[in-house]
Amino acid sequence: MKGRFITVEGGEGAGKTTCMNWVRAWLESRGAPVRVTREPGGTRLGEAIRTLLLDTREEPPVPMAELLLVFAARAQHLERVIRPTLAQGVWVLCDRFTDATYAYQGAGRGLGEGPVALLERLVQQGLEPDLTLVLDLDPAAGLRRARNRSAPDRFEREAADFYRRVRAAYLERARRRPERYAVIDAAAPPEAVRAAVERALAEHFSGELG
Ligand code: Z5A
Repeated sequence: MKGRFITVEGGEGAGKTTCMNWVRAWLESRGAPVRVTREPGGTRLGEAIRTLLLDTREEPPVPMAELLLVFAARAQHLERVIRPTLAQGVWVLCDRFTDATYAYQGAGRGLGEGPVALLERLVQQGLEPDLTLVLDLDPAAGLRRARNRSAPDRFEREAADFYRRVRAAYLERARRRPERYAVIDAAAPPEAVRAAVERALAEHFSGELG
């Protein structure tokens, strides 16, 4: 049996890292083998591309170069990690995936959906997550949380309007395909967020995991 593919998305500081740990614990407590990974990243090449993308010192990539770099990392990740892992019956839990590209490059950078959709078809050949958890939070609150934790990377230096577009893009994608997404109120206290995440997992997978 093939593994299932779950992704976690959201703006800066929405709590993805924390959420990934809850999802992993929920799956493992039900006997599902899980591989945790992230984008951009997940392979040596992908991690090198991630460094290029987040670096604040080098010449910043223009939006189209940024889009192509994200998909170069994704092509490597899919072929080397995601597809083989799913084929072994192991679940893949990924911190961000193509929804982030629609949100950040498509909406945030203003490239639009067209170029993202084109590369998605080319690179993914129909593969998409079984469930995407969207942690929804007011961008100002998320940036405050992220800044309390570490120095801002290249994305975290963007203006408020950029993050409003990112948030709107996530919500619009979830609105169009409610069966593939669960929007979680990430402003709630951690225990309430966890309960909402676990409800979404149970709705999607308790039939196969018990
Ligand atoms: N990117 C892109 O442009 N295109 C793409 O296709 C992809 C990515 C795949 C790196 O992603 C960048 O790549 C990203 C978009 C771009 N932009 N940036 N920057 P990333 O996922 O590695 O980076 P991130 O978004 O900056 O993640 P983050 O800052 O690590 O945020 P987080 O994981 O969502 O947050 P957290 O570390 O779990 O929580 C933040 C803090 O809030 C922490 O101190 C927690 O203890 C606290 N927290 C968590 N939950 C709560 C609640 N419920 N209440 C109060 N406090 C909380």
